[in-house]
Amino acid sequence: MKNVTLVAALAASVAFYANAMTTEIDTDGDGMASLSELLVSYPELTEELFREMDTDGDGLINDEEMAIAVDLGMLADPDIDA
Ligand SMILES: [Ca+2]
Ligand SMILES: [Ca+2]
Repeated sequence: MKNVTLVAALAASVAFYANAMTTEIDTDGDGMASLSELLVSYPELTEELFREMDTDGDGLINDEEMAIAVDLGMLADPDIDA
């Protein structure tokens, strides 16, 4: 059943993205991390780095942008206490 495998893989990647955006960061619960929300968890984050993370340039970090930033080491993994 190839379809079952594909669905499972998609579900796994969605879960991965969902994990990158924690409720700890997204304090207003809109599913996006603003610069001010990120600064609470990442006080050393610069506006420049934020703009690099915001690859679609909408001024907010979505799950995918967050996951990529964590993957590239731009942000610490939110699941790991520094
Ligand atoms: Ca938010
Ligand atoms: Ca964005």
